[in-house]
Amino acid sequence: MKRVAYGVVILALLALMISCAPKGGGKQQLAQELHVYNWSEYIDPEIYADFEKEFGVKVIEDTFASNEDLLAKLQAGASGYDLIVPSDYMVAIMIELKLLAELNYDNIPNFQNIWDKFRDPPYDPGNKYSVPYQWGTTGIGYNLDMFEEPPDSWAYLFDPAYASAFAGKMSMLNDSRETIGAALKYLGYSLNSTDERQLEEAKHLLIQQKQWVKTYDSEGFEDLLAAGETVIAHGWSGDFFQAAVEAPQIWYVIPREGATIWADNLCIPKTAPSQYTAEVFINYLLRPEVGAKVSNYTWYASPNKAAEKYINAEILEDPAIYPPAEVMDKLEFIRDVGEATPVYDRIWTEIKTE
Ligand code: N2P
Repeated sequence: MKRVAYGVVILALLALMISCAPKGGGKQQLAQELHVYNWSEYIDPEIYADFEKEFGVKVIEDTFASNEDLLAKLQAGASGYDLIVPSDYMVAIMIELKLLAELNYDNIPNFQNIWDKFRDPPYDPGNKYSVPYQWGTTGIGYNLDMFEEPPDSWAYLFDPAYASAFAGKMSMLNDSRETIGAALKYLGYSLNSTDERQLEEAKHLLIQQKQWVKTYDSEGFEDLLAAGETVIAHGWSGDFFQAAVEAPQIWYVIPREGATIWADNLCIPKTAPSQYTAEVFINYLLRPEVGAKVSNYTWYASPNKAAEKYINAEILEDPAIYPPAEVMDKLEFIRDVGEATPVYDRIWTEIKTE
């Protein structure tokens, strides 16, 4: 009898404790650490420090160099990351592979700051798994001192008549979709081509180009340009502009044949140790001032409408960062090519090992 009574009291106490626990989470539910897996040079480090000051959560960042590397890492079982930053097409692939956690928008009210046109993207209808972070283009960075006219065509990288002049002074992204995509664009095809003949043509072009390429690099291409090791480089817009702050001889151009436009996204892997803390951090990044701080550092465009009034005018007014409509029309998003993915992988390996 007595034992039963104790049991009842303990149960009642437990029930009371549960009902008094804060709903929707307070500071006490935050993890001590947040593990972010990001592209390099893609956030102002002060943002991590400020978040730690306000929330007491230490942010630890590792970096990756391509969407394919990020995917391989997750598929190999990396389970310590709370937040990752895949591009559009990779979000679709990761949703399909069930690698992402559904986001709890109760913890991300600042999503309301996202521009309408960046909501509900085709790669993640309803933003169930992703919040847009930054967007930009992939084109050509160059040393102004070496060119009379801007190298505004992929021909500067692929046509022997131009490209041979930059032998040993040119770099290409170490990125299968971007680099094969650039060759496809030069040839006048879609960068999402699944036509084997077109892909073979792109492969031959890239193999021919290899003799002039100093390095395939996605993390230091802008530094090589700044140091004079290269004079022309395939790469991401903002990275060149970041480097240009210290090395004003660097500039960037979107090739007239068209190029990649991309949007990178904040996502939480299904295996994340601290989903709630990751959501609190996403919400923090979506504050207007913080969203602006991201772009003011990365020199990439922001999908955060409310952040705009804090973004530096030189960024907002730069047509290479916020391209005008006629340029936008020529840009193409990389899409999941599904069954053609192994063809891209094979071609890429053949190019790299040639
Ligand atoms: C950051 C480059 C990220 C852009 N350095 C690639 N989507």
